[in-house]
Amino acid sequence: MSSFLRQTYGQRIQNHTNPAAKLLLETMERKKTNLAVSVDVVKSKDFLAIIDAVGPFVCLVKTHIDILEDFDYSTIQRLQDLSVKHDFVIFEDRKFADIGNTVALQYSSGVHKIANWSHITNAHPVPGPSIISGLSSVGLPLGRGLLLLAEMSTRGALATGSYTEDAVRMARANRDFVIGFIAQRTMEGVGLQSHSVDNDDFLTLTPGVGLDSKGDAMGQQYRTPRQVILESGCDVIIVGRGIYGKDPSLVDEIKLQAQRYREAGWQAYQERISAHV
Ligand code: 5IU
Repeated sequence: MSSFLRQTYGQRIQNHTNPAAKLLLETMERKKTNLAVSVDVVKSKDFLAIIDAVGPFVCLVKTHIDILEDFDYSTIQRLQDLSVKHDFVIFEDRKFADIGNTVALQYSSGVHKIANWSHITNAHPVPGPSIISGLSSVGLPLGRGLLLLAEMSTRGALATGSYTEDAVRMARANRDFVIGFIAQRTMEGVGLQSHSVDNDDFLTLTPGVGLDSKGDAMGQQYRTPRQVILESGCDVIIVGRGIYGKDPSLVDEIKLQAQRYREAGWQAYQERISAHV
């Protein structure tokens, strides 16, 4: 197994210059968790209650702010208060995909003003490198970080092969702002000659994680934290319905599930860093 994957999250802080990447690794090391919770609910009350319940167990909360039916900017203030209270990073899963000028406006403006509050966001590499320059013109001065979507968890996803390799090359050329990938496996060494050493330590955040289910009726596919962290070399497990799915109002059950996923993710990580080659 390669060098970065054998390092602890704490040791990897020094491999990064971007403040959002450092913050995420520091938070993971401090709280001993590689669990991120994805909160895909449509009522602000449920959204905030779930985040308050899982807060102690997560390094990061992933949002889709545009699905809130009753959105008002005060929800953002509450989200930020919870981020301070529980010490987690915020990741708006916006999946930008337009030309540089448009994504810069979508990132900075509109109703949601994502760059104002989200430490990390993500983008599809499909428009080419200009999407990174557009977003970094807004995000870099604010100390934000970007993840590129190199792969997806859904059945039949088109982000494979040379598309994925090109995404990694785009990231390597923009290391100040691109901190890693949404992918199903580590991108370490991808697109490089087999004997060359990869000097770029990117973070891999991975959705499509579930302990009790293999998928849903809409193409989602789940793997376990062990498969994701230990076998595939990813760094953060992103779990949504596996944690709040039964009933978003059952706070005790949500806490229990968050603890369960946190333990599974951390155990797989500890096995990884102590594994013999
Ligand atoms: N998500 C995926 N797969 C992907 C990408 C994003 O599931 O490849 I890129 C998002 C969608 C949802 C969350 O917000 O991650 C997963 O939620 P569930 O754990 O409830 O399936």
